[in-house]
Amino acid sequence: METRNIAIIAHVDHGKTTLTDGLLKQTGMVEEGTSMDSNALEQERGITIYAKPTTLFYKDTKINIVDTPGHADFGSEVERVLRSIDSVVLVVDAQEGPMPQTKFVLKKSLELGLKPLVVLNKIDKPAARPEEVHEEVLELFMDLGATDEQMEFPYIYAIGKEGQAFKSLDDERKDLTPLLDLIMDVVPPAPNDAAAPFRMQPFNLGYDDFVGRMAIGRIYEGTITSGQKVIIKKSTGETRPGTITKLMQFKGHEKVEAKEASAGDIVMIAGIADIDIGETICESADQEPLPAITVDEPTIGMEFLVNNSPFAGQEGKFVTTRQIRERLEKELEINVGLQVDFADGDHFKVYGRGEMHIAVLLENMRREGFELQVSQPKVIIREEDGKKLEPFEEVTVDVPQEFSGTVIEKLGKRKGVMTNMKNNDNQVRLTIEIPSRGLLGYRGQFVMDTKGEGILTSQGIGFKPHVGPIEKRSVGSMISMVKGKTLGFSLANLQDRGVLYVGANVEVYEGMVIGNSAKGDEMNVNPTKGKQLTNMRASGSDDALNLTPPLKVTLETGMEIMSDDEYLEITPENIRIRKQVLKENERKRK
Ligand SMILES: Nc1nc2c(ncn2[C@@H]2O[C@H](COP(=O)(O)OP(=O)(O)OP(=O)(O)O)[C@@H](O)[C@H]2O)c(=O)[nH]1
Ligand SMILES: [Mg+2]
Repeated sequence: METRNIAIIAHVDHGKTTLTDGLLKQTGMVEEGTSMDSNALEQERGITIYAKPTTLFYKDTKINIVDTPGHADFGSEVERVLRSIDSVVLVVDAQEGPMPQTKFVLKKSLELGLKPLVVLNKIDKPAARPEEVHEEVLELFMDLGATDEQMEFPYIYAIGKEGQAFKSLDDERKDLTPLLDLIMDVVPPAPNDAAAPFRMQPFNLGYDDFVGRMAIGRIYEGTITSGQKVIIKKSTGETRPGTITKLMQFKGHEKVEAKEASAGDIVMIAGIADIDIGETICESADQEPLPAITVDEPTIGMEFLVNNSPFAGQEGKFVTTRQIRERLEKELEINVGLQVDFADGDHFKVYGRGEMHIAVLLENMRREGFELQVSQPKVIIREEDGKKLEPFEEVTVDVPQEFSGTVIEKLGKRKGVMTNMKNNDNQVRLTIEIPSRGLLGYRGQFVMDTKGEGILTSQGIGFKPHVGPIEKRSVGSMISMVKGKTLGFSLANLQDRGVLYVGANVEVYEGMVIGNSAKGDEMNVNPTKGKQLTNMRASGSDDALNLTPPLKVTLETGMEIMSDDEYLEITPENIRIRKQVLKENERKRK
């Protein structure tokens, strides 16, 4: 049977997973209502976090598809996947047009010599502009230096949500057959020399409590059987022996155990406990290793430590330094872009590809029952040839005209440089290059400045020379000076002086940050103070008070609004911000 290997790539939310699910459903691989976004966190957030391979069968051909994540923090994962497939389906939202991640993944694909197939998706959106967006995609190909052959990309329109694709806007809109046929037409069959000596290369890792670390990768040549002895070769030529103890293939949303697999296939294998991304698994030591796959360096870092707040241990099952350490060690088995420095005893320095990358780890940990604290995320500063370098991002902002001035001004103050500006009716699209340091903590401000009508996305563009100090107007913290339960009466007064992070009837402790202070200074307050009770009024009759709903502290908002001398306290039930030093007089002494 012939095999075709493709990856679906796009900017976040442009419809990759919906389209993959549609293809699986149409070819009878899965039940209605199931999704490739199978992880609990993925379902809750509605985004793909992990790249996942799947397989479908169409016209006697096996089509392996890797659904990739669109969020910028997971970009390096996409890059690795691209090394293992033969063609990409580039999905573009026919209203939004090409966005930063579209550019990033397309650039990587073109550099690898892949010939993309373009899907202009979501053309059911009332503001969709498929023809214009097609032009924009063409321009993007050109800007990115596509070859003549790549420029002639085939394209198709789609409404992924309805499971429809059609070659021309007037065609009948029935199902995804036109897309499947296009894939058959333009994606070259995978080389399938099953008799050659075996060679495979992992682009991703998995973990299973029973069999340990697993490698997901493509078989380039030959055949592999469960139980087979192999050689693992680094790109440097270094070798070591290993045995495949388990072999799995993908099918719909399932993984199925297999006895044998051969060239062209994407498989998951167990048995090599120390297998790493980009190594070559082969039959004999004299085979050539496949070209190395590099893993992008982390851009931000923060400390993880035990929860030592006054409320520590009330909600979590795993609370000790040793348990946190073991959990991080386990994470390192599979989380390819993550790095941890355990040198400092009980403050572990965790480095990742962005706030979202680390937030996903923290969210998984609290769901498993962990309690811990983390410090404010800091971008990583590198030194090369005596020069200081820092990570930069390209930011794309879509805002109504009236807000563009404010956005340009605010990002300018944070050392952003505008590289492009495009008007479209009353909407403006700005492209701005800015140090990641300048962008940290800006998103909340952006939502306020654009009254929730702006969209801001960013994409890491590597390290560039350090731009020196960046001044940010910071708001101060409003801190509880007592332990107790918040009362609506005092909150009603406090909400005039800043944004509150807690509502009424919430347990707080001394040193806990309960809001910000608009004035900018640290403010110590008592949020538990009630009104003087009289015989006539019982306590708790706060109902009539007009309380603004508090700003909910989540992992991401928390990391963004916390300051340098604070910790984010994370438990299975709560996320709180607190001062590192809880007592006011001790803070002052510092
Ligand atoms: N209007 C419209 N919405 C769609 C269509 N296809 C998908 N969507 C919606 O777009 C949103 C994102 O879809 P996904 O398939 O999760 O997008 P994705 O590209 O996989 O997103 P990430 O994996 O997070 O990058 C969902 O709310 C879908 O229901 C479409 O054809 N038309
Ligand atoms: Mg997705």
